[in-house]
Amino acid sequence: LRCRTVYAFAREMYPKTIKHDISYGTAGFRTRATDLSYVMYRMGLLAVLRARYKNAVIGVMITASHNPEPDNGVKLVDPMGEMLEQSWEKWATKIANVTDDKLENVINDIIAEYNIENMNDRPEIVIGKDTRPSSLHLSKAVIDGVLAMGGKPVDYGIVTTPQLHYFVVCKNTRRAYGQPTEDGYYKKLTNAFKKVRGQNFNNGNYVNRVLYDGANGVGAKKIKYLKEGLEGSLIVDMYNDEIIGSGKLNYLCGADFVKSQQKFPTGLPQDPNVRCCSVDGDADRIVYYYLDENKKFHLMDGDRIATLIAGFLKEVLEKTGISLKLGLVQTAYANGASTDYITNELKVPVACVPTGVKHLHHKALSYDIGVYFEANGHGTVVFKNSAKEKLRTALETNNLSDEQKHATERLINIIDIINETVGDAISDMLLVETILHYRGWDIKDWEKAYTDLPNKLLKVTVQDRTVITTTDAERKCVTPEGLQAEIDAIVAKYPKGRSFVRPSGTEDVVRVYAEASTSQDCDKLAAEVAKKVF
Ligand code: 16G
Ligand code: ZN
Repeated sequence: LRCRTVYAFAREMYPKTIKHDISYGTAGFRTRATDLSYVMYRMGLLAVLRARYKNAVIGVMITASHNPEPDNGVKLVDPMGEMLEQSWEKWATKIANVTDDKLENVINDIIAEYNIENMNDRPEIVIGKDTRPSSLHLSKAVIDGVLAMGGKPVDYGIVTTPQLHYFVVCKNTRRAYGQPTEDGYYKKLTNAFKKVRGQNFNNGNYVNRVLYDGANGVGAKKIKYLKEGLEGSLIVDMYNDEIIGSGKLNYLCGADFVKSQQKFPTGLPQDPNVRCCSVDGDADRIVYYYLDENKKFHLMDGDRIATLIAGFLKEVLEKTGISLKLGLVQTAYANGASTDYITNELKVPVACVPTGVKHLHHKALSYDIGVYFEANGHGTVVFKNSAKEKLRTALETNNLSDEQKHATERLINIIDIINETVGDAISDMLLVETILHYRGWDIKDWEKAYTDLPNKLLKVTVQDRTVITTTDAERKCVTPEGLQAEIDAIVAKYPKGRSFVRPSGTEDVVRVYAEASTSQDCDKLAAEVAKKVF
């Protein structure tokens, strides 16, 4: 009977209206919201199958992150907060593209392939959505899919992407990670933050006030609750908080605008040397920046946040006297100056992996303490369970010196400021603020660590971007034959030159990245390489 409901619903309520295929990419499915109803319904079905297979709670997040307001998208969240396992991406793509009359076949194929026998289980599917006007009816489609397949939808309404990851992990760890409620999330973060900050809200050059650009999205809506919990320990002045239906989501503001345009967003007061930050449309990315006395814009992107965090963790870790392996993960987009600084000054091991959170997160898990960040501001820190245990045991055995004890306590509290399940703008902001406060730094002090090399990102539209394939964490192309040799020859002409090309995973374009010692050289280098791709 249930199966009949699945297919009747599919045909009558959520017929497949779009002929062209879509594919489950690095950010799940993402396209115009009007094309997504049947995809959402089908993702509801798939989430239940995945949950039965894993015997765990699975998450579904409805968002198109930094894309314009008329777009939307969906991604599945695996039991420990990871992105959907890669081997299931092809099933997501299949189930989304099959015609209504063949939907049953794909579902049966999945059941057979994974030997799913517990088809009567009613697993919980945790559902969240961003503030886009289309998200409401799209989440209803997901819920209908979950119900039709016999799952139990748990609708969290409007939440940030990282909040949804957090809920999934809380539920799957039987609350060991925290309470699976919004309130539980804010309490965990703010209690830890206040504990580390102590009674002195300011320190040295550090002032406890930050201007916050909410990108007119969920990050604006949620900061209001966080502020209550902070109780004045940090003053978050919010801007760009016109939320639902204003049409202004991510428009001339937000982390993606600031990072890709390298510009101050609209909507914030242009006071000199004031610390500002911007989050994106689902609040999983953050960048910091300021305008100087001459209104020159200075950006502190994901690379700089990563180095701030890694340098701090290294220092505190040394003070604990406990031996744990700290590592940092970047992508090819990381500014060469940041990589040099981490390697030569901080002396923390750095790994480079292909673009996309799943690759960074996975690699970070190979360290006891793994810091990962994309230059665009998406990142977090992950701690191995064994590392957390080692810290707690050391504290309990009580043979630490006072300094070691304070450092260990600090580190343990800091773990609770961090959302380890995925990059989280709100949690990252609290972590950055904690470190700046600890160091007594204003934003200019922070910037002094190293100087970014001028860099440029271009988009090139080609007939078929899949002809470009890459290796070495996307830093070298394999095909078309000869292209890499040409790029090498161009790069060699520029001091500190570096350039690579890769097909985008989210748009039908090829991306060209270049950096060099001067911005004139950088522009020339990018243009020359782009010409070879075209
Ligand atoms: C997706 C990725 C993001 C990456 C971006 C690159 C996730 C959750 N998101 O948005 O990490 O930076 O794609 O896009 O993995 P591109 O392939 O178009 O350059
Ligand atoms: Zn995002």
